[in-house]
Amino acid sequence: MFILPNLNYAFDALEPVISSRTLHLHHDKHHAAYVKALNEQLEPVKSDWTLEAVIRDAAKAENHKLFNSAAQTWNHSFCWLAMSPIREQPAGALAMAIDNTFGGLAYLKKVFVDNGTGHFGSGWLWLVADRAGKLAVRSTHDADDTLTQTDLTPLLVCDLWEHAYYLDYQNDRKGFLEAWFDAMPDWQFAAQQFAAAQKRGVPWHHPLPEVEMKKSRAG
Ligand code: MN3
Repeated sequence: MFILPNLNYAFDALEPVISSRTLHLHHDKHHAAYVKALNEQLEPVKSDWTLEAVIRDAAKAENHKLFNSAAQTWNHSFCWLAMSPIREQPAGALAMAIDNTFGGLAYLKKVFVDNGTGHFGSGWLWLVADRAGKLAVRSTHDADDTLTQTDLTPLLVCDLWEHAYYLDYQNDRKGFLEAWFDAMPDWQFAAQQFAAAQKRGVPWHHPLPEVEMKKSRAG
C-alpha cells in the first residue's frame, strides 16, 4: 500500500503563512483520505508499482475515480516538498531562466498570482519547465496534474483548493498566493527539478508502495 509521507518540517514551521491547524488538517485529514481511497482501489499492490504509472494508466483508461485518488496523493506529496520553512531566493541556472522567461522574480510572481487568482474552482498552480528549460506557469483543475502532459516537469506547486487556505485567509486567495510565493517555495527543490527537466538528474518520484508481509509460519 502507498504510505502517507511525513512532512520534512514541523507543523508550525510554515507559520504565519500557513497555520499549524491548516497544515494538520491538510496533511492528516485531506491527504490521508486520498491515500486511503487510493489503497482501497488498488489492493493488493505490487512493490514495483509506481504511482506515476498508476496515474498515467488511470488517465488513459478514463478511470476518473482512481485518477482522482492517485493524482491527489501525488500532488500533495509533491506540494509538501515544494515548500520550505526557510525563505529562499532562486539561484544559478533557475534564476537565469526566470530572468530570461519572465524578466525577473517579481514578474514571475505577478504571473503566478494572477493565474491562481483567475483560476475558477479547485485545482493546482504549477511552475513547470520543458526539456529546453523553458519555464511556464500552468493551473490544472481538481486533481489534474502535469504528469499526463508530455514534456513538462513540475518545479513547484501551490494547492488552490479552499482547504489549503480558507482557515487562514478565508476568501482572500490572492493574499494567500502572494504570501505563499514570497516565503514558501523551496527553490533548491525547484532547481533540482529544473535540472532534471533538461535530463541532468532524475525528477522526484513518489515513494513506492510498501508490500504487506505475509505472516511467517517458520519455527
Ligand atoms: Mn489539498
